[in-house]
Formats: sequence, C-alpha cells, structure tokens
Amino acid sequence: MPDDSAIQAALARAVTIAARGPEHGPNPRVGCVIIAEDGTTLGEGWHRGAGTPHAEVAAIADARSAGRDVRGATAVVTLEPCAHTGRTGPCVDALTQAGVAQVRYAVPDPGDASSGGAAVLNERGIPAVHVPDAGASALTRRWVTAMRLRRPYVIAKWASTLDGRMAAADGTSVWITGDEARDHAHHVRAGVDAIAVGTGTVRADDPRLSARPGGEESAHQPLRAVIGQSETTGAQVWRDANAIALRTRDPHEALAILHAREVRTLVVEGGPTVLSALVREGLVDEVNAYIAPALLGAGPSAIEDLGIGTMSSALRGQDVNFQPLGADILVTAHFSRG
Ligand code: AOF
Ligand code: ZN
Repeated sequence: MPDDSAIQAALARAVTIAARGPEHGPNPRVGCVIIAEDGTTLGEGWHRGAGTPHAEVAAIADARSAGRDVRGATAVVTLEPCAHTGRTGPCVDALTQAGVAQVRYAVPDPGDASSGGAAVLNERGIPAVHVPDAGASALTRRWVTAMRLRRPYVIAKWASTLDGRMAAADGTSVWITGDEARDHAHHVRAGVDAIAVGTGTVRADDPRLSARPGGEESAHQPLRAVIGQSETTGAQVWRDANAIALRTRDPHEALAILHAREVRTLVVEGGPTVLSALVREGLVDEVNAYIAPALLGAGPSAIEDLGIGTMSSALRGQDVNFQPLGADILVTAHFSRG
C-alpha cells in the first residue's frame, strides 16, 4: 500500500487537476489520481462538467490509454465516489471492474442519490477511507452547501461607499467602484449558475446582468433571475430566454425554484429589499462587499433594518478575506450555518 505521504501528494495533485473543471454547473469539481504501491501515478482525470465522465472513469481511461494496469492500485479522489446512475454510471462499479484495491477520498458526497459510495466499496472488500483535505473542501464548499441545504449557495454582492451607501440620494448607483472592482465582479458572475436582483433594481437600473470578465461576454452566461411581483416587461434582462421571473415575496420559495433548476451558486446583486430579506432569513452564505473610498452621507445602504438592536447581536462573518482592487477593496466574509 502507498504510504501517507504518497496519498497526500496524490490528493494535492487531484485537487490541482480538479480545479480545471468548470466552477459553475450542477456538478462539483472532482479530481482522481490512481497510484501504484510505490506512489507512482498510473492515471489521472478530472470531471469536465455535467454529462461528461466522472473523474474516476477519466483516470481509469487515462491509465488504460497509456497501457498501465490499475489492478491492485489505489484511487485517490477529492470526492467520495458516487454510487448512483445519474447522467453517467456509478463510479463504484467502474472502480470495482477496473480492479482497484483501495480508495482514499477527501469529501463525503452529500447528495441524496449519489452518496453511500464508500459503504458500497467497503462491502465489496475495497477499503474506501475518508482522508480530509483543506484544498478539496475549499473546491467543493459551495456545491456541498447547496446539496446539504437543498438550495443554491448564496453570495450577496454589493458595492458601497466608505460610509456604507450603495446609491446616492437621487438613486444613482453606477460607477461607485473603479474598473478593477467591476471586472472582479464580472469574473465572479462568470463562475456562478445564476444572478438575481429584485424588480426594484431592474426598474431603477435596467441592468444587463451578463458576465463580461475582461470586457468580453464569457462563454458561460449565468441564468438571470428577477425576484418580486412588480412589472418589468421590456427590461434588458428579458432579452433572451436565459432569464426567469420569480414572482414571490418569499426568499425560501425563490431559492427552491432555482434549486429545482440545478442552480448551485447564486449571486444576489440587490437591491436592499431582496438582500435584506435573504439576510433576515439566514439564507446568505457569503458577502462580497466592494468598498470604494468615497463618502455620500445620504442614500440607502445595502442592508436594511434586520431587527438587531444591540452590538452583541450583530451577525459576524467568518473566514474573512480582503483584496485590494485599484483604489477599492473587496471584503469577503462567510455566514454559512453549516
Ligand atoms: C464522482 N466523481 O467526478 C463527480 C461526482 O449526473 P451525473 O452522473 O454526472 O452525477 C452527478 C453527481 O455525481 C453529483 O451531483 C455528485 O454527487 C457526483 N459527482 N461523483 O464520483 C465525479 N463529478
Ligand atoms: Zn461518479
């Protein structure tokens, strides 16, 4: 059996190649490295998106195409091998048929149908052991949250001034931050499944809600979702069919509809009514606040009254990150409840 350092090295490699897969889409990013007793790599593969072979199947095929035998080998995977037939067949069967002797996986599969792969393998006499790994967890964090909570992972995004205003008193809100912050936000859009705004934002700003990282429309365009009951006919968000009207006041219901459409990650870009409703209901997993060194002194803030009256009740983020973007700064904080 390969030693622990060989397993760790294979896992690090599996994380690296998993990251080549798409950030968006219904499936997680997964990598698999199959190693021999002495730790040498026999085959490796990663999942390229829903409908394509899973990482384990890709790794077995890679070994075969190089003429390498994986019988008796160790498969190291970033995610627990699946036990179900979804768009493709069960990885536990592919591993069994290939004659792999044992499996190490970093993240348990939280899916209703797909989970239980490790138990199946163990029953078949192929030890499948959980080896936690920070890199693999980071790669699947949003997807795991979405699967566990049966709703999209929600990123609340806004741009504000130093004094916390997201618009001026006259309602103007474009160009709060500079180019770098805006471009960063477009990169975030290009990696998610959907972007939501309230009807108020559509009426006030008529946003396109497209992903334009580097100024160019990316190949993947997230679904545009408009939450609320006011009329928005003729707005730019309805320019093609990649848009949905969520005619409800209930944020849980809005997220349930998106979950049914396999939206795993959602960016909510305003306005205060929609953002506040989501925060109030504990439905925000991550805040991306772009803060510009400007002062307005008047105008709405991103989040309205939450019914919090005292400092000890403030909602406090975890795993906080700061990123300078030109003259602006991006603060990322997580509010996941697990
Ligand atoms: C794995 N290896 O590389 C991936 C897994 O519709 P399907 O057939 O693509 O199945 C999707 C589900 O399979 C997905 O929700 C997740 O539970 C698991 N993804 N499993 O063993 C992989 N991508
Ligand atoms: Zn699978």
